[in-house]
Amino acid sequence: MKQPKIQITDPFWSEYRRIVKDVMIPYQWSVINDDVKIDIERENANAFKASEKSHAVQNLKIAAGLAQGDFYGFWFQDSDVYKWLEAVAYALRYAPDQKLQQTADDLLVLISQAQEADGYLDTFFQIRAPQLKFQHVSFSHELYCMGHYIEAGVAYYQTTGNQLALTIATKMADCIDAHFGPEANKMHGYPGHPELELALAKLADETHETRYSDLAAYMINQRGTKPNFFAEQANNNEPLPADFPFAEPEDNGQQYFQNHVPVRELQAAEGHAVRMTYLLTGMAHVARQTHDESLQAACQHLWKNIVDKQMYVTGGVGSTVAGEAFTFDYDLPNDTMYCETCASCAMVFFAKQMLENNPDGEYADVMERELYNGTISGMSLDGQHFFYVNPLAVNPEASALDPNKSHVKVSRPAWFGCACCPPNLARLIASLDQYLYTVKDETIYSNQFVGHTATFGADLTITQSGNYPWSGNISYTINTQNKPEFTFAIRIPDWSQANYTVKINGQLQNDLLDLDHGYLKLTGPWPATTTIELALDMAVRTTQANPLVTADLGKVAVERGPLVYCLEQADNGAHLPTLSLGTESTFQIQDNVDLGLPLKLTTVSTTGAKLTSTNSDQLYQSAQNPRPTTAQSLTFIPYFAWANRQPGEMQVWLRQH
Ligand code: FUB
Ligand code: ZN
Repeated sequence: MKQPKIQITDPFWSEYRRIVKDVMIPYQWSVINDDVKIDIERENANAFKASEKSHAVQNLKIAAGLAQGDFYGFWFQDSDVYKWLEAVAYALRYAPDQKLQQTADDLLVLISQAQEADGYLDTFFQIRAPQLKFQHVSFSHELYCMGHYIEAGVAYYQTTGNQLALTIATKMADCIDAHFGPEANKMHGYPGHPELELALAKLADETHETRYSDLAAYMINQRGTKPNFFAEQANNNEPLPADFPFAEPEDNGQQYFQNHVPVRELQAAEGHAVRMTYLLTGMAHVARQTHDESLQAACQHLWKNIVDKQMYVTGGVGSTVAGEAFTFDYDLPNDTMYCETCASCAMVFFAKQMLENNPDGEYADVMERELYNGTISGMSLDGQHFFYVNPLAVNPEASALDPNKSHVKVSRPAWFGCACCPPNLARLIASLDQYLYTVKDETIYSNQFVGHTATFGADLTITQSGNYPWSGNISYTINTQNKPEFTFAIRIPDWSQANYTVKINGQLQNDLLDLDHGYLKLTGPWPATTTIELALDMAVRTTQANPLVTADLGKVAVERGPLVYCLEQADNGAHLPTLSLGTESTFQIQDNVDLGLPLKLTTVSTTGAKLTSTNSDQLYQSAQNPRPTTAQSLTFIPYFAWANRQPGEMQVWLRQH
């Protein structure tokens, strides 16, 4: 069965994709060219300061010898440009634009001019310390930046056929291959920030050059072996200059880098969350390419650990700002967490690879949770403001005055000194079509309810329509000319498996309710036209966390369909933690609510309670049971849409009374 060509028609996502094409891409281009006056924030009070300008394109011009000056910005700033280019590659597929394509073509010429003859490209090292190339890869990000270029180059070549885009990528990969690998004359290392592995896997798919997947596999397998590669580099190579923006890590074989043990021995997801999830994405892809079952088993084990023990209800991962990292099982604090936007994007990437290896609705369920919650919460609906950190509970006073919460922003900044997240969102949303299906042998797995038309060669077209995530009524029309034999598998989300209906050509199906790994499987032979109407359970749900999650004890989250909901001060007043929800609450749904945002939202309301204080001057007083409360109406909005109005408190988990 052929991979489909997909045109997204979905009302919800078409608006996001319009924002990416018409707003985010031009905006981000002006930011990385320093053509717009904006406030650039540090991601937290302790972060490296590089917030005057982006300078990312200028760094390339300087490295290319086309401009004079010094490097400015985060030392891995090149990746902002490459992620922008990758977003353009995907956006041009659904919104062709000659002018934008010309801008991207010109950028590629600049990148090729900055690239050295041997394929090396990292503007920070080229400008500041050419003698230190590949000498300190623990924190250098050279391999990370080149990985991001390779992803962009492959995507741009696939869209436009621009040969230069692919040539830069293969030259880069060949350069890395010349320096790293098992041979005695090469470095026996791997990236400090995984990313290259997943990029090499994509390049191998495109070029059919197994050398690239072999190099990715080598780096994955080498990780965590002894002697520790980063320590060897630190001990043997010319030291990093004192004025560098980064220093040698204090401990080179550590959880932060996921390199204290080989990847197959990792018991839990640990360390820096984006590093971990990018690594897992690469591992899963390479496991498929190299038929490595033990690597796939490691991915499966770590997937389970994340999803069952370390993932927020919003899909966010990374429980602490310290090292932007995973911590330990069930440690999910709501107001100090990290939940970096990039980490949620990476969970989507990881889920896709797991689906490709072994289609199971569980992966698509998590993908959906990320897509509708933890990723798009990272952008405002004006397309020009972004969260790096996605909290589940916010108190503006705490963010302002508690140094431990300086990373928890109340409003989305226009840009960051470390700007990894905004272009990551742009490339994810622009490539949404890649996440709708998994095609395996003669089975087509429909993973997401995003309206579209998919063409599987001349014989078969599938259209899907609906008004998801607001409505659970979804229609498919399958048109086929030659009645091909195939199985059509529709994911039934975990939250609807107890209650859904299916009609085929208008007939309610009562004998089709058995699911296979979360999918409803329909087999042929297929007539010329088949319509399938699916009705999912869109009742409001209250969700409890495992009791080992102490942060959520006695609390519930409100969900409806794929959306997690939250309370905002704008609708519910201040002191949100004093509010609670009864166990027997009934909910009212309001559709098409206009909160002054580009999207109309479905809100949820009910009557809850608010704690009152008998003597508000006293900090402590004799306990009263039950505590006095007053009735209060509660209004919940989708989590992704929070912080689009005036700054205020926000809360996902709510006490239950
Ligand atoms: O190190 C590169 C990127 O910057 C990471 O992926 C993010 O977590 C941020 O630290
Ligand atoms: Zn990020």
